[in-house]
Amino acid sequence: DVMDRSHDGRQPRANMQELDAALTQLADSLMPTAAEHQAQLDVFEGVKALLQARYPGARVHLFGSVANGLSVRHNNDIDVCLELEGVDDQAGKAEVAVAVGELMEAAGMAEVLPLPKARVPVVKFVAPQTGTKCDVTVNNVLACINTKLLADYCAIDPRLAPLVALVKHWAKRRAVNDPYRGTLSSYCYVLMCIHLLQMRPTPVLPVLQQLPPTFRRTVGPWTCEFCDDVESLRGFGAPNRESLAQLVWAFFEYWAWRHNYSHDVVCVRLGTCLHKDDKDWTRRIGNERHLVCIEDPFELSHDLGRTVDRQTRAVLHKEFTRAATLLRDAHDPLDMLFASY
Ligand code: 3AT
Ligand code: MG
Repeated sequence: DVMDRSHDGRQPRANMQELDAALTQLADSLMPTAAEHQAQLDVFEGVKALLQARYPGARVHLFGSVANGLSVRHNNDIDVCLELEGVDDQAGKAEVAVAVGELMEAAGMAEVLPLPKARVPVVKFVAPQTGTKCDVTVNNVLACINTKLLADYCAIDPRLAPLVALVKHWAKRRAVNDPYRGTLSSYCYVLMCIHLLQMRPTPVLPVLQQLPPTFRRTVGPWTCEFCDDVESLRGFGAPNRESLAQLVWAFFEYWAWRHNYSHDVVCVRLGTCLHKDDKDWTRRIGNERHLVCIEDPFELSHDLGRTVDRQTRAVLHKEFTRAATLLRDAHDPLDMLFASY
């Protein structure tokens, strides 16, 4: 109703308790069931067995959302890392990606597609029994470590996983979750959610890379250090009483109206925003435009927003603003919020 004077324009108009109940239910329905999760683990075990038969003694790791508890249903994909001694350069990894492609082809996998020239050489295929999509990469150690970082953040506060599920679902529905087309990857959206929770006036998440490190690895030039003692940090976010609905609102409000796209770099490592000058991410270099800047927590030269161009930044901003405006003004915003683009 237009006469709703209680609406101050800075808070959602919907009944927050009802909105929270609906969002919580939606987030629950997006989480895979135990059986679906097990089916993905079974596919992983099958792929692992094939790889270890071909590369005796090699270690094989599951990473990405199935490993860190941030997978959403209908997104049926698993990320697998083959760890091989002595394969460190791009050419070596590319060669293995091709060889693994042949191996998977011979094993009856469908839609085998090696991408040896990708930034991270990969072979993609589909396990035919379940339709599970698999990506196998070689010595993708940083991805395994960032998977652990995300899993540790998840274990600290139970609001992160449902927030991520809703944001991923929204991004899929609104067609803004495709780095190959200039929008953002799932991994990038997870970092944006963690950052939001670190930055709440009363924080929901700590900054694990700023605490005394209990986990240390060096990967090429990068030092990966953080506190992984999640037991001692459980309950960290308890003084913050914000509901899932309030955090979803805060997420879209931030990306619609508060983030300074011309200056800010989202930095989960420090739990703050840096200035683009600090990173020398102020101008286009080759294909890296730095229009939306999200620093990888470990590979510090890597801007996860580098795929965004002027046109897709406008699309992203329009979608964030649409979501925030719906949440602010609609009495019952959910159907519209998650409507297919
Ligand atoms: P989905 O549930 O599959 O959408 P995900 O978290 O598994 O989400 P991806 O499949 O896109 O995300 O990526 C798998 C993992 O690979 C996530 C992260 O550990 C790593 N990763 C992805 N993109 C990057 C990147 N640009 N830089 C570093 N690590 C990345
Ligand atoms: Mg994945």
